[in-house]
Amino acid sequence: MAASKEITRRNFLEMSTQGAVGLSLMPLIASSCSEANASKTVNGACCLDCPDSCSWQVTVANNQVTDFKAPAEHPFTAGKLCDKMANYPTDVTYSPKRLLNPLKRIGKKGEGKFEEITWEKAISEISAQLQTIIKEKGGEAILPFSYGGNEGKVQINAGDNFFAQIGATQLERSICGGAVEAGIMATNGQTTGVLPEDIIHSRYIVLWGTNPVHSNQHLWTIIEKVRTKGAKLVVIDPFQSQTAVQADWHIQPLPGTDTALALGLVHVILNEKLQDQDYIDKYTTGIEELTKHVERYSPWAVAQITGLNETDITQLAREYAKGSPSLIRVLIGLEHQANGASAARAIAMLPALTGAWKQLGGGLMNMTYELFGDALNYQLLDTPEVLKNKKTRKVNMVQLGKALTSKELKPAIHAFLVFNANPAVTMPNQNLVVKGLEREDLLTIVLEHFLTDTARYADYVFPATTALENWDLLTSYGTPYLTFNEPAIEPLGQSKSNTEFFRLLSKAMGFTEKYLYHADLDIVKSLLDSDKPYLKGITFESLRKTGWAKLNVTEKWTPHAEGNFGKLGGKCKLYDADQNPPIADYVPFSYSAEDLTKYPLHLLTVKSTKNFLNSTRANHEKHTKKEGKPYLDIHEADAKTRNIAEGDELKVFNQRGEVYLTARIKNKVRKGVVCMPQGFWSSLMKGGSSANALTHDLLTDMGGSAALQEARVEVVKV
Ligand SMILES: Nc1nc2c(c(=O)[nH]1)N[C@H]1C(S)=C(S)[C@@H](COP(=O)(O)OP(=O)(O)OC[C@H]3O[C@@H](n4cnc5c(=O)[nH]c(N)nc54)[C@H](O)[C@@H]3O)O[C@H]1N2
Ligand SMILES: Nc1nc2c(c(=O)[nH]1)N[C@H]1C(S)=C(S)[C@@H](COP(=O)(O)OP(=O)(O)OC[C@H]3O[C@@H](n4cnc5c(=O)[nH]c(N)nc54)[C@H](O)[C@@H]3O)O[C@H]1N2
Ligand code: SF4
Ligand SMILES: [Mo]
Repeated sequence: MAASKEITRRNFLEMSTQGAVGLSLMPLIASSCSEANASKTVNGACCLDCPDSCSWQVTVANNQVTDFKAPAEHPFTAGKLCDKMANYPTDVTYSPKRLLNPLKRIGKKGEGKFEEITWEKAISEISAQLQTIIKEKGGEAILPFSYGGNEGKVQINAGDNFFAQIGATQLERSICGGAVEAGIMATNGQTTGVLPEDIIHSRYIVLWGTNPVHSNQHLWTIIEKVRTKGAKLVVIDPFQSQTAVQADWHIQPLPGTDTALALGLVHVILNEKLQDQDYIDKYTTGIEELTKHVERYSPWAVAQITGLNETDITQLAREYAKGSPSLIRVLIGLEHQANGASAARAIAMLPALTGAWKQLGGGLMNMTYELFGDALNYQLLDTPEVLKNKKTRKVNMVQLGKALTSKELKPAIHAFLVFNANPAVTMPNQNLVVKGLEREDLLTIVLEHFLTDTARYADYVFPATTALENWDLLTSYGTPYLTFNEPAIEPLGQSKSNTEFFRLLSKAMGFTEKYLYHADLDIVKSLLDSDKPYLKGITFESLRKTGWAKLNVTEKWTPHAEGNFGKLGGKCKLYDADQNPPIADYVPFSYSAEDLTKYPLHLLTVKSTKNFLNSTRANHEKHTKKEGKPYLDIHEADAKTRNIAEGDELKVFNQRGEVYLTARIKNKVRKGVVCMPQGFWSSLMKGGSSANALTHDLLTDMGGSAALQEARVEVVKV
């Protein structure tokens, strides 16, 4: 398992409507497909960074998509893709805005002026430039940047071997999941807990810092079903998300105070003897230290920190402990605070204290990617032995702006190669990222479907294939289902897959090593060529036929009913002297004097957008129209003191940047807190900046994720 590419969420990434959606697609691009006249239906998979991992079927005639639908039989997809993907062929593959030719910059950086260039010429030019950089500055002067734009195992890992070969700087891809994973691992030794379909057995459900109505829509369908059977739904979120609106009880703490709240619940549970002592004795370590530790987290003390009522804290602890079974769901939203890992670490203790793990549907639900690490054969994706010894430096993606503008980094970054990501919108401290991208001495190469805010700064842009045009295999971080992606049509225009780009570049640079040239289909076949128990009965042929398959996990999945924490069958660690710190503790972020005096409001920048996934789709008029204006949610008291009325145009600013938004005074946030959506493209916003212009590159307490929600701002009417 240690050698597996799927041991962490980071590695997971590295490696890691309307029922049948009838489409009338105009014939757009002539094809050279050898099977041009044949009609066929193939299985495909949604490759977006979404826990649902849906499956689809595409019918094609004359190399044109004629039908695109979600299979009703897939238990999770259940015949329905979300609005972001329901019209994927028209919205992306056949979009008139799609990039279909390689481009070379002719304007100023960021201006978005390009001319077409052939693949041959463009590859030859970048190959020569990269070789010069390697010779003069060293391989570490090259920084790869990729994330979850395409989560297919083949397309997400494109370039890994190439970058290892040239000794490039390594990118620490930890902005999504790094902290929550580190926290849960510290307590449970694994992140896989309750499986999503088993939520149907839960009777008390706590969604802690997650918004499934938008972010995990197929899980939400199951939650709705359980509620009709009498389950109670509690949402803990400083913002009144669309999920919070629908909850039985919305608990609204101050941002970043979840560790204190969780330790307060522990305090009440132990104080009122609501624990399952037998479970604690058998399967946990450190109860004495924990009991002492939480003495200071009385409901009164926790109320001062979180802004909640003492009675609510006590009631939540009692209801949770008595829920039978009780389930806590955390995903990613919870981690983006300075204390993010500790919050997850403390929350993970709760089901062990109450023995919730003993029942089906009881415990903690987080991610499922570890299951796939134990299922697939990563032989072709693992870094080859000969490259493993190259110890190159790492740059955390969260601190991209710093890395691109640093005077201290030796060598400085001279080439930046981006795919599957739009960092000019999605990474914190946007203006510093842009400052880096503006550097005339930085060679920027972007592989994309669209001319994103990042691609606008590129020297070369290469057109990438869409999921309808390449082979892939999809694992999942939210379900135990594997999904298969077969190309439905020949690549449109001059588009090529990420992997093909790196094969061409390797060739142009004169490399002959086999591991740089694995074919996409061979990688898919090899991944499925595994005799591990979870993959029993699933083969390349069977999966190609069915499109999806559930891993062979036991039917009654209660992973910690009898302890069994971590790979070695260990105990749940309530306290662990071998870790630093040994126990989860609430440590508030200390803001600078400037932050506290000039910027009195706490800013949340959340993925509350139903119609975008991060910045994906935020350039499509259809989706931006449905999403509506980007609002700043502000409490009526804060609005009043600033003479702000509903619908006013606002400037939200701090020392890092400014963003223009419309005021919404619906009391979706507490006094002192404001909230704006993340995902809107800066280039399409008034003032040319979006949410991340206000965030900074602070890392979480463990796991190297971003404390995106630790930001302060002031707001004025404009
Ligand atoms: N429609 C849509 N779906 C998506 C995405 C998208 O952008 N749009 N993004 C995808 C991705 S990449 C991911 S990682 C997942 C994320 O899915 P989720 O984990 O559900 O994450 P977020 O939407 O980031 O945040 C969820 C909630 O956390 C709350 N939150 C913020 N700070 C705190 C805090 O201090 N404490 C608590 N308790 N809550 C807090 C926010 O207000 C927000 O409502 O969703 C995926 N699905
Ligand atoms: N303020 C704030 N910032 C955040 C967050 C937050 O909650 N608040 N959330 C963070 C989280 S959880 C995440 S996961 C990150 C996400 O950050 P990113 O991974 O940058 O996410 P996207 O904006 O979806 O960009 C993905 C890009 O990949 C492209 N793409 C899709 N498929 C392919 C392909 O096959 N090949 C190529 N070459 N390109 C492709 C898409 O067109 C899209 O432009 O953002 C983070 N940033
Ligand atoms: S984005 Fe999520 S919900 Fe939408 S189709 Fe893809 S996997 Fe399903
Ligand atoms: Mo994410």
